[in-house]
Amino acid sequence: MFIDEITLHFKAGSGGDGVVRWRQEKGIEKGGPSGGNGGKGGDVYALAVRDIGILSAYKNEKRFEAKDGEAGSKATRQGAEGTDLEVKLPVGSRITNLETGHTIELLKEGQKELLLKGGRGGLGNEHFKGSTNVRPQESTLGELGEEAEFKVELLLIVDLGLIGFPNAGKSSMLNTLTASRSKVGDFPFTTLEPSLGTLYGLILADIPGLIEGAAEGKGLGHKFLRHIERTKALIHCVSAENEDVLEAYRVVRKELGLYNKSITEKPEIVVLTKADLLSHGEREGRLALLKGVAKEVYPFSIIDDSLVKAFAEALTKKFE
Ligand SMILES: Nc1nc2c(ncn2[C@@H]2O[C@H](COP(=O)(O)OP(=O)(O)OP(=O)(O)O)[C@@H](O)[C@H]2O)c(=O)[nH]1
Ligand SMILES: [Mg+2]
Repeated sequence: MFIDEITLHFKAGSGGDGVVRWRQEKGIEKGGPSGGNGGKGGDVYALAVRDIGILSAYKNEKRFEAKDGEAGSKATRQGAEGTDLEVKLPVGSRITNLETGHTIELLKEGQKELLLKGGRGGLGNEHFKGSTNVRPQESTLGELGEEAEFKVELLLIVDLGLIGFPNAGKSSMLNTLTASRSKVGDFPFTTLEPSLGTLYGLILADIPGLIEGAAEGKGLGHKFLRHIERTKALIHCVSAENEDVLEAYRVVRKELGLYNKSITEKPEIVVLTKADLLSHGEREGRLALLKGVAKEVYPFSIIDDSLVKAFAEALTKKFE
């Protein structure tokens, strides 16, 4: 199953304790103080990897800890530092520390971000040595490592997002334009999770269909729209089967706006899909209506090679 949202628990390593030790010198039972400091605990980092499926690896194991620092030892030896923990998360992750509300975004492969700090090591008795305190008995404990729950949301990095009613032909378009094999069906809500395809380096995403009331959870709701929050533009598919193409167009625009107004400000290309189902006259009539509300309107049909070619060319020219 594709997972695009998960809550994980991380803990940084605690610092090792400082210790009380004495130098061993010939003839003297207890030499001077020689207890070492504890080592620092390991930090927790997020590391961005190019693998959109990696969150599913954390489905069963949700707690991760960096290593604790080691205690100091005799002869003023500092304890070893705890090893850091690097949690691999997909490029496109939005990571929220649920204790502090602080959010970090992973936008580039290899990006590494500190999430939690390891505790400092405690101090050994050697540290407390002074002219008035030649035999210090004190040492301090290592600090606890930071610990928190994190929400990780994956926002796919997509150039063009396909939106529209269920059954509008979005997946068919993705499959026709790219080598993707998104599931196609003659019923609504065939697509349950986003699929991606590439067209000459442009990443296209097919997402589930939207219906009136999606903002209130109707159909599959509208949470998956997060995947098109960062797209350059939208491809809005309006099926030729709609008697009233303007109404179909407006309902989807309204649901987009209810999700996030900034999405509705993205450039939009409107496509009259399944154009093969219409006579020439009907097609021109519906295209003209759509041109009244959108700047760019194209007819499309998966069985009409010239329309497929013209549309693919228009996209690559516009966004390359
Ligand atoms: N005649 C014709 N049928 C098409 C065309 N494109 C898609 N279809 C059919 O329309 C139906 C729906 O296609 P999908 O690609 O699954 O539609 P979708 O928008 O992805 O649907 P959801 O995933 O359910 O939102 C399928 O039966 C397709 O075969 C087209 O250009 N012409
Ligand atoms: Mg689909």
